[in-house]
Amino acid sequence: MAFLEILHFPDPRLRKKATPVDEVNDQVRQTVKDMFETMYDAPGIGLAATQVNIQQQIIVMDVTEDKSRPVCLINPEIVAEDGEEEMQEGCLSVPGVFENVQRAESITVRALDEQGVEITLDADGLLAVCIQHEMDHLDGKLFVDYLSPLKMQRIKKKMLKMKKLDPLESDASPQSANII
Ligand code: K2U
Ligand code: ZN
Repeated sequence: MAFLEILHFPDPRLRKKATPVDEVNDQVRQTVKDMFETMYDAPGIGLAATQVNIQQQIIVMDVTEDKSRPVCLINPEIVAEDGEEEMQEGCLSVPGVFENVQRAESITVRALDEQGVEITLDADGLLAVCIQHEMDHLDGKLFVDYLSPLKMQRIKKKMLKMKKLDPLESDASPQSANII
């Protein structure tokens, strides 16, 4: 069992772009396992490797009520999308903030699974939203980036205040990034 530390906005490490996974090996599979454990424990319905300071193109999700459908996408690529849908989103890296974001209503994603086998997934509804949200993380993009500058500033101020009130919550190691 390994729970990974989830980075919080505006930590600059959340802005790093993830690189493609060259080989789906046992180390990658261990990362996937740790990410699922961290996601279920949070609890959340999705998690991108960027959020746990791993710059690899790996996302995990499970949008079911009973945790019965874990989905892992490695090197995901959206190959088709259709329609528009607005849905309220949250983010484990921006705790306590929920805002509406517009995204494609349905998508087709090509990726590798945990065995390194290429898969193609058609998704709509909450799963489509979650995949787009997690793939944004791999590009260093957060759902708050879709909001107005004023809202984004207010959220940044709120996150910084929360960090000051609970410094032990964060990694105090010297290499941890300073919040800007
Ligand atoms: O990236 C994350 O932080 C995971 C999100 C995934 C998500 C974002 C927007 C819409 C759906 C899923 C977290 O799971 S946020 C917490 C949450 C939990 C249940 C439903 C919605 C959001
Ligand atoms: Zn998120």
